[in-house]
Order: sequence, then structure tokens, then C-alpha cells
Amino acid sequence: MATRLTIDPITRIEGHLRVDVEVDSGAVSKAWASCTMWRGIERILIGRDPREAWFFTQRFCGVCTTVHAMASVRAVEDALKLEIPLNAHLIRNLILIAHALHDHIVHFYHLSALDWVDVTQVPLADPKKAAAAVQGLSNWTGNSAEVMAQTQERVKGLLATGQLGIFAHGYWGHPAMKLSPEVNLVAVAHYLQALEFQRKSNQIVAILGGKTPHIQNMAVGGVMNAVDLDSQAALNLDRLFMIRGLFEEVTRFVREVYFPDVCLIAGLYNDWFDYGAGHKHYLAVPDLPTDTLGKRFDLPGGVLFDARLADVKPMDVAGDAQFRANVVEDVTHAWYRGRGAQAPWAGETVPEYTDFHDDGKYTWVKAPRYDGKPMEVGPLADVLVGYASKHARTVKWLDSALGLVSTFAGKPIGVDKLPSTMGRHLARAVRTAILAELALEHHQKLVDNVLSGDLATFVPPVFPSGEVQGVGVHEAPRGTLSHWVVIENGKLTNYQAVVPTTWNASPRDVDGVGGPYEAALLGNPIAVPEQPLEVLRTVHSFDPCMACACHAYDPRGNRLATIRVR
Ligand code: NFE
Ligand code: MG
Repeated sequence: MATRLTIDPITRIEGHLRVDVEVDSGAVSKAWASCTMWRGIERILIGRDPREAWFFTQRFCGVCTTVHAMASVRAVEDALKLEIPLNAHLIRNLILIAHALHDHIVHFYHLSALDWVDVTQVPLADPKKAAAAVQGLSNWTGNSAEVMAQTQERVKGLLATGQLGIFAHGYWGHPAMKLSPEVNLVAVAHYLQALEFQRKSNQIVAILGGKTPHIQNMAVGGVMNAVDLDSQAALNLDRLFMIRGLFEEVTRFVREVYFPDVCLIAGLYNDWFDYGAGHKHYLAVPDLPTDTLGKRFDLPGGVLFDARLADVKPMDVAGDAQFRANVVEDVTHAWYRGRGAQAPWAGETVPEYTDFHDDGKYTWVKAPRYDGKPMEVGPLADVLVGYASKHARTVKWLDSALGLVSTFAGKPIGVDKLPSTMGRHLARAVRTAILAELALEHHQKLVDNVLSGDLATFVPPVFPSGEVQGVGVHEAPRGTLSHWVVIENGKLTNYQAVVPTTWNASPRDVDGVGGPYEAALLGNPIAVPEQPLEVLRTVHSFDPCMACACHAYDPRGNRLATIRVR
């Protein structure tokens, strides 16, 4: 007989997510993903000046704020067919990279590592053996036996108090936790060190954006940063080289710590390459433009169905004609008025709450579809699309990752294993390594362009009379983001955001086909129904952000981690 589990809320994510699963013979047989919060910022935007929309849309989320500023101004620029200066593209690109490096480091260590790492095993480790286990992987000074011993003392002190603080509420001692005490110690040491490096990366966002979260420097037509090499009040060489120094430190952490750690944990938990695949349809948009016309990009985009790499459909232009024609959002099972799907430019956001109905409406997240299919977005989509289109950096870093993972696993792990729970973590590490490399290149492009005498950062937008529509796309840390605007006589008449987590946390559609989380959970083993660690592993592998997905917050406050087993 099937057992129903309700996990509400799922923690170590952004926002409020409830997941229900039915477990039959030790494995998940049915799944529902439900977002339990709503605010409806899109409705606030109607009638406003499109030039100020980015300021509001950033408030969709407190995690990926920059991305909603960028997608918003790009949507308006697309509607106006506005060509913006190269410096503006490059400054936006550096913010994209710095924000993503921060976000991916935080996701692995602080939001998901504790699904795999048992902190309570740390006192059993031999610090010398722990250091020896990773010293062959890199020259990182934070891998010494002294650092491991100090970390162990800190953790012992915490455990002795009986109040685990940031390590409270883990599924400690769960039978699916399989690392040795030494690897647990290394992971906890790097968890603590990672706090420093995610902060340094975010500092770059603050320097370029004026503050973070919620940057201040965006504009329809470019960026508001003044570039003046002789002024202390503008973006000058001092500032540019401070940014470079920070990127160098973060890049080193990515190469010497984060990337090898993910490969190690993936190798040791290689059975998780066999769970969590889902539908295997992937969508990514190109980003990091390197010219003012948006014809060349350093990150590739494209569409893949059934993980058939040979049939990848590349997307050469950000938001190409196919993308504009193929994206719809279905509200059959979401708490909005109506049934069936609409294109975003014609989409509406009218709430209609009905309580949770397994076969009816059960979430605030709409169901986006591309060519009728539920698409997974995020680093796994980026890496598979990049690999399929022979993007040189993706091939280089993925081959390197798979080589390391195979060594740790003691058996070959190929690209065919990527559609999986562990594949998502590995792909995120690959994307991070690519971005770390591109950080220094894009920084150099900006320095070279400024030194050549080009100081332009802005062109003023001009609004035509009559109606225009535009789409702004951006490859955010959690995947493809698109903002869709309709503007009439200089005022917004519609605004729809189709967000990465909206794609991934999508409910069933009018045909009853579930979204990527729901599909990925099917078949996951559940060792202890009262401690559904495996559900967390698969859901966390996507890096959920419900605030983005529905653009909301819960004003009523919430229960803390309640698990109801029926
Ligand atoms: Ni709120 Fe986001 C990202 C966007 S969510 S974190 O990345 O856009 O899907
Ligand atoms: Mg939306």
C-alpha cells in the first residue's frame, strides 16, 4: 500500500515549497510540487513606466535579484530595438558572473552539502588522514592537517553544547549517509571556508551594482556606472583592479576546492547518477554577449529533447523566433483563473485559490511549456546544451570533471549519466569553472575597451506611440529566465516573468504531465519514510527558489520544518 508523505516546508531553499510524494515498495511512485506563497508583483507593474520596472522586478527575490533587473531592462530594450554600448554589456556580464559564482558556491556548500555530509561523524575523523585525502587534489592551503584539526575542534565544541546552530535539523545518522569521517571533516572544513569566498564574489556585485542584494546601477539603455579613469567617484582603474583581485581569489577557490569537492562527492555517491533524471528535456538561452548587437555570446543556448545530444537545436540569438513562438504557461493545476495555456504576452495573473487538490489546482507556480513539453532549466541544461553543441569550454571542463569522478568512483562515469540528481551538482560545478575562467576574460575586455577611449555606458531610450512588445532573456543561476513586456504609448500594459524555478517546479499541465521536480522524484528510493532525505537530495539538486517562481512572500509566517506522515 502506498504511503503519503508531505514535506512542508522544504528548507535550505529560497521561499516556501511543499512536496508531497506517494511511496510504494520503498520508492516514490507519485509526486506533487506546490509553491505555497504569492504576491503578484506583475500586477503592480501595469500602467507604470517601463524604465522603472527593473527596480520592482528585482524584488521578486532576495537571492537572484540582479537577474530580474537584467531581464527586465533587456525586455524593454528588445521592444525598442535599442542597441546599447559595449561597456554596458560587459559590466552586466561581470555582475552576472560574480553573482553566479557566489550563488553556486552557496548552493553546494550551504544549501545542499548537508544532504550528503554527516556533521556528527566529524569527531571520529583522523585529521592527518583527512588532509592526506585531499592534498593530492590541489595546493589549497586550507587543506592542511592543522586546518583539519582546528575544524574538528570547532565542530566537537559545537556538538558538546548539544545546540548545533547552523548544523541543527540534519538527518544525522541516516542510512543513506555514506561518507567516511575523514571526507565528512574535509567537507565541513570547506563549508566554513566557502562562507568567505561567496562573500568576496558578492562584494564584486556590490562594487559594480552600488549595493547587493538589489543592485542600483541598471538602466533601460545601459548601466548608470560612470567610467572615468581619473575620478575617485567613478569606475576607475583602482576599482577595476580591486575587482580583478577579488575574482582571482574566488576563481582559485572554485578550481582548488569547490570543483574537486563536487567530483569527490559525486564519485563516492555514484549511485545517485542513477536517480532523478526526470523528463530529459532541456532549455538554455545564450548569455554573456560580446558585441553590441547581441550576435555573439560566450555561453551557448539551445534546446534538447529526450537528452538526444546529436539533435541539439542551437539558439544563436537570445530569445530567437522559436523561443518567442514556443513558450506558453498553463494554469490548469495552478491557483490562477482558467485552464489551459497562454503565451506570456497574452498571459494573465488572476489568483484563484482552491486549497490543495491532488487532481485539481495545488500550487502558485504556473506550468511553462516549450513546444508543449516540460523543460528542465539550469546548469544541467547549460552543460548538456554546451556539450552537445561542442562549446569548447564546456567540453574541456565536463571531460575533466567526468575523469575525476570516474577515478573516485572506481568505474567509468560518462556524459550519459548526467541526467540525474548527482549530474545536476556536477553540471553546476562545471558551469562554475567555466564562469570563473570567463570572469578574468570579460574583466580584461572591459579594461581594454575603456583604455581604448570608449567610456560610453548608456543610450537614452525613446518610446514610440502605439503598442510594442519585447522579451528579455537571461541565463540566471537556476536557469533560463525571460521577462515579457507589452508597452503602449510608453506605459506597461502587460508584464509576465517566466522564471527558472517556474520551469523546474512546474505542476502538471492540461494533459496531466508533471513538471521537472515531479518527474525527477519518481523512482527515488526512500530508506526511512519518517526521514525523507532522498526527496531533499533530488529537490535540492535543482536549487529551488519559490520566491522567484511565483513572485511572492508569505505574510502569515510559517511553521518550521514539519513532516507529516500519513
Ligand atoms: Ni530567486 Fe532565480 C535564479 C531567477 S529562480 S533565485 O537563478 O530568475 O528561479
Ligand atoms: Mg510568472
